[in-house]
Amino acid sequence: ILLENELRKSVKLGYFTLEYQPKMNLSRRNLSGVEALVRWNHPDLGRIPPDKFIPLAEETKIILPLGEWILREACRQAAEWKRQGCSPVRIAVNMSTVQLEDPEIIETIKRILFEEKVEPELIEIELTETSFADRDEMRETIQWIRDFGMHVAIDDFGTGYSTFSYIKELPADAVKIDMSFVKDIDVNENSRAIIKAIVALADTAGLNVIAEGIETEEQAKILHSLGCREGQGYYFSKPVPPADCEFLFSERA
Ligand code: G
Ligand code: G
Ligand code: MN
Ligand code: NA
Repeated sequence: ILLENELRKSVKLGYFTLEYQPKMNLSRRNLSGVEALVRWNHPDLGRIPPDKFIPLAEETKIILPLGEWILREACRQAAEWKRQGCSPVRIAVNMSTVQLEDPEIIETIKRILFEEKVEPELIEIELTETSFADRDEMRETIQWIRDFGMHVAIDDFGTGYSTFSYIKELPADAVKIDMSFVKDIDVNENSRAIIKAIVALADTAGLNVIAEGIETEEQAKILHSLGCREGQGYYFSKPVPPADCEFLFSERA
């Protein structure tokens, strides 16, 4: 109850920031995009990790105003980077199923992108498999997001309920392989086999594949050899404040 009140107050008072984690092209080893991750910096309680407050924000629907702030802030940053002359990279924004179910969501997205003057092509929305599985209305909203011009990625892929035959029908542009499959890729043949299968399927369906949680050069090499074109993880960079990843834009070329 207490934390809920603090959360509500913090959205009003603006005690949140976004950090950005680079996504790298695994063959050229340059920046291919960034993922925005929200941070709660409470003046008294300190920094509270998202695992602690995102579920609470979802239960209480505080994720609706918070999610609006997150998308707006990511768009503001995209515009800012463009103004600075950085070569444009797509910013991925996580969106909860609760947001996707909001009847206002389409109007909200349109309004934010219009007001912040950001082309939809510059934003990728990351959704978990449950968003695709749950209901027809949500699938229609996902389709609208893509028709609008934004990209859609399926986050934490492999941990949900999707059957393999099902992903070819998903209205998405990319799948993000969950880090649990990447963690033991150098010692576990099964993990390698699963990743290989996901890559093959994604290729057939025309989806891009991003591996998450890469922590070593060895993992990056194996993933690349398995056909995975993009990766993200502490090996390249942890999530950092916007100023700390700007140098990567100039290295793009
Ligand atoms: O860095 P990390 O601790 O940022 O994030 C932990 C989890 O919190 C992520 O797996 C993700 O599911 C969730 N998360 C982080 N940032 C956001 C965000 O901006 N929106 C939503 N809906 N979830 C987020
Ligand atoms: O669920 P989602 O994929 O949106 O959130 C990504 C989460 O994974 C964030 O909490 C982020 O900080 C974390 N993360 C990113 N890279 C790594 C990594 O290389 N290793 C580990 N253990 N966590 C990572
Ligand atoms: Mn994500
Ligand atoms: Na993930």
